[in-house]
Amino acid sequence: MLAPFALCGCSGVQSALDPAGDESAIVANLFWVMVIGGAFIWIGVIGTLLFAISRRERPVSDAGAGRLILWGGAVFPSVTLLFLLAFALWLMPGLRPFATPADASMTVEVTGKQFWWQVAYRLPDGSRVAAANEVRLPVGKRVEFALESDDVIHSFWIPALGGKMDMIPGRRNRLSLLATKAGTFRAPCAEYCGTSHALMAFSAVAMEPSDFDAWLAAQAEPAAGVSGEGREAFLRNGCGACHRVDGTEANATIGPDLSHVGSRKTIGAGILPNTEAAIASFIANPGAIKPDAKMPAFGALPAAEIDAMAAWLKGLE
Ligand code: HEC
Ligand SMILES: [Cu+2]
Repeated sequence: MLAPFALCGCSGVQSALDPAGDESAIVANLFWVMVIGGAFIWIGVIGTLLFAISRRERPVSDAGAGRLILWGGAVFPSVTLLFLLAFALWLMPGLRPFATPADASMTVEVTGKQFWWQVAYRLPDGSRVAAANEVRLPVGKRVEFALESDDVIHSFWIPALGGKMDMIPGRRNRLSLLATKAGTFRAPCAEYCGTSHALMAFSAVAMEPSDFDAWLAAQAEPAAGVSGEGREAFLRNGCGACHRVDGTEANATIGPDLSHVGSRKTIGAGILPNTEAAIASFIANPGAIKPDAKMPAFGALPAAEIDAMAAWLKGLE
């Protein structure tokens, strides 16, 4: 009886039951067939139980009981399970399709790290656009993902679009997804990977193809504010030892690419809203926001310097 209330939590940005992709739609259909079918069977079983209780004084004949067991206990479950097996096998070809060469115009490489996501868009001309903590894809086009890990096992999962795929060190797993609706969805890391596992997520943004193309072209260039004020502080304080900002000499890949960090939906891999204040608090003490995060705290710097870097980074769109 509580099921409808429990399910109220299942709409929105991180729900496999609010599908915005072809694979998640199949999974959601199978779920509803099983839930509704299960509810009917439950009603049938409880009905039989009540019937048996009401007939305690006048038991059915041995032959009647035998027929009930044969049909209700053997034939019905066998037929139902056979039907479910056939239904699931019939759905399977639509799950996990590989992108055809024509579809796979773009491969998105995502590498899991404790506790963030390195992202790179590989285009047919061989060029590579680096990003982090956000994955964008065009609606209506099948996108091929190449999934790896640099440290421990993580799992890539955009519930609104499709199923999970593990990210395993030393392996390259493939997954293809087709978004059917534009929107921003939340994607949590789906394999325990350390202290801040629950604080490791990213946003998946499905965009109209023309918007997507314009966005990707902009990402391939340095951000407009790249020569702004906070730049000096950023370079002086050694942030470039771990981060890359396109258009500056910061070119490291130990931490997330910050070339367009200002245009991301969130800061800290899906944890904080992307505001100047949030960026400043992250720089001052990442470990307070994400225990065990692999970035040192810079809280010893003058607040004005942290604020200048935060303002500069927020401006990199
Ligand atoms: C030792 C390497 C290292 C240094 C030095 C470093 N960072 Fe980081 N930084 C990281 C790592 C790793 C993360 C990802 C943390 C996480 O989310 O788990 C990160 C995350 C960030 C983020 C959030 C990015 C996002 O996509 O949400 C910002 C902003 C940032 N760093 C700014 C800075 C600034 C500014 C400095 C210099 C004052 C700096 N970092 C120095 C390693 C470093
Ligand atoms: Cu993880």
